Amino acid sequence: MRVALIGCGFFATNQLHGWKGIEGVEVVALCDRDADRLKVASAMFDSVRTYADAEEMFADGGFDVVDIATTVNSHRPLVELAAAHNVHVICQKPFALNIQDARAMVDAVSVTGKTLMVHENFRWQSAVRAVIAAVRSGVIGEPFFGRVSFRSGYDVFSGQPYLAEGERFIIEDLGIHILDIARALFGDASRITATTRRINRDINGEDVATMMLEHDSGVTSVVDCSYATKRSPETFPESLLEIDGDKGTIRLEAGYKLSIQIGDDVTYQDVSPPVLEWASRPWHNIQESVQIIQSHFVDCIKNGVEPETSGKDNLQTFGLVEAAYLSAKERRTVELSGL
Ligand code: NAD
Ligand code: 89V
Repeated sequence: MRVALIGCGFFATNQLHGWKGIEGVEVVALCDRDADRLKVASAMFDSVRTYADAEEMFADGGFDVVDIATTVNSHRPLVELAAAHNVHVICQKPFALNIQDARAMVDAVSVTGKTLMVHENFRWQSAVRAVIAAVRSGVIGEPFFGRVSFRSGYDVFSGQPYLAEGERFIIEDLGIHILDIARALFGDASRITATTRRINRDINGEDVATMMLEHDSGVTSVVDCSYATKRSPETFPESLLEIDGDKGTIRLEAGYKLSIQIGDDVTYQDVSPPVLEWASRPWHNIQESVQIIQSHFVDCIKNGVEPETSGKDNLQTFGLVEAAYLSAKERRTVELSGL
């Protein structure tokens, strides 16, 4: 499978390492408008074609998959360009600027019959995956409550300065992952109520969001995110989970400690992710999930099945993001069907 990647920035290095680690995959082309970034990325490969312009790269062709690793503004035009050239697409989150664009992007690839997946990797973190597997095994019976929590004081702005600039911040950038974990655990949600705050005055968007979701499965979940929270030790970038079922409770606590309590019996498991040879703490759980999600994408294409976080699936997660902003703005519960 020949891969071309567009956007050789902060996060793409992880994606390129991920592709290098998957058997049968070869990165054949790289594109970035920024010559320095393109040079650094191309140094990871013995031989790779490089482009400053995505249209030129598509015109030359010679690849089966395009990995869109640019920031959100360019996602729609690049996905549509990919559709016009009939290749499989993996696109970074946030998928689109708004739900109308997201739907148009899904439609554009769907007519080609190619696969479109959103790089929604948090549900693929191995610790999160261990909890998803435990919930799906039925060990705690029927879940009725969940909390999916990400609270940190980590400086994300030094690596990703654009995060300080947008009118939207934590729900669009980070909450999107945390909402997606809630969906992976409890299924789709049709109603959401949210509040937001901006604590850090040096940024433009909200850095705290508290959301309550009513899932179609009957579960109520609380999804809370903050980049204004002092913690010691700092838990970035861990998602902490708590799920109550009618037979017991599962918790994923700080330090990747998984506990399952049934009656008075509690079992503990260390679900710490490995630090891959190209990875570094504290990003290692995210980096491992990049390798896992990209392997999932390759397997889905090979086997002709829809990826778990396909473009179509991601319309639900993206819908929750849009609905959360609307709820916080209008101070009311929002039905997703009304978007
Ligand atoms: P970045 O700004 O560091 O890198 C983006 C790169 O894309 C830049 O080098 C820029 O020059 C290039 N670019 C933009 N538009 C282009 C175009 N039309 N043609 C060619 N090159 C173009 O951004 P980043 O921090 O690497 O983030 C990229 C995406 O990854 C964002 O959508 C972000 O939300 C996402 N991200 C995801 C995770 C995750 O865990 N899934 C983590 C961090 C970032
Ligand atoms: O995962 C992400 O999308 C990153 C970060 C963890 C910093 O929010 O932008």
